[in-house]
Amino acid sequence: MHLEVLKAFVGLHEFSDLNLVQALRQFLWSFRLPGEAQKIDRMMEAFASRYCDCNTGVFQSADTCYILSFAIIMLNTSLHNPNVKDKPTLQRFVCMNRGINNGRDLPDELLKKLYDSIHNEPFKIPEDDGNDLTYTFFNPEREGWLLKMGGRVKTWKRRWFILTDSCLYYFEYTTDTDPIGIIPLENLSVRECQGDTGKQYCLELYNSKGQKIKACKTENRGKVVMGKHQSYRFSAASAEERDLWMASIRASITKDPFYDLVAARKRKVTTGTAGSQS
Ligand code: 4IP
Repeated sequence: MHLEVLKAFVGLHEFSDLNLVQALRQFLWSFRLPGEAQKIDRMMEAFASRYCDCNTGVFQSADTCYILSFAIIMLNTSLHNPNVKDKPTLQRFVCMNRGINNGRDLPDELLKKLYDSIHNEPFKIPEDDGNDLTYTFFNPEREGWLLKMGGRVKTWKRRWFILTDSCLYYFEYTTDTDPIGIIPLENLSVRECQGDTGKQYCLELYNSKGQKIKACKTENRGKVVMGKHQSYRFSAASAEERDLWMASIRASITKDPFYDLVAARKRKVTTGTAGSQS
């Protein structure tokens, strides 16, 4: 049913005679894109297919349109995010998109027009401004109480955990709107472990390269600092809860999800072989 709703929603957009940047501006402004890669993939796939239906003959396949859409979104970030110092030129944008039209190149004029459009005017995507996390925690993959061990001082604290969009958030109380800490799960692994101080049903988040885990937390006076954990240890209330948490965390852990999604499609259109989409 969700896929049907998505299709019906995308079908309400009229993209005829719009270039791809104009269509993306319209589409991405009409809803709030979720953070989860798999959902973004589905939405962008529906968008690409609708765009191609409205503009037959522009692209050889909907996959071409999908890849170029991602390239445009990345170009938008690279050109307009002040943290990105190395700004891509038109030439680099053209090179990046070689062979994506089912093994052929897209016309340079088309790519130039899209590049200029983004260069001259960034596109806006509705986002929360970082102060309102309501949407983030609206529909979590899992939530519940866990005991968490401190990073430097090894004390156990009972915290309310929310797992959503490949991040683990923890709070002091269920009603808190701002988390004490945020742990992005990318590149982390999870395993069962022994609780050092007799705690049962323990699980551990760790980095297989043995590096310190990238995370942030709010200190007493409201200052946001980097986490200091080499690994995070949690204790659940039962073996069943521990296993459920481990399964949900595993499902959430993805490595460079966009890279994999786009790379698989790129392989498909440049070589004609269908790659894995997972
Ligand atoms: C604290 O111990 C708490 O366990 C903190 O947990 C923890 O921060 C601290 O780790 C640890 O020193 P005390 O309160 O006994 O001093 P919480 O923030 O949930 O209150 P983390 O990083 O686990 O949130 P360090 O590494 O900041 O010392």
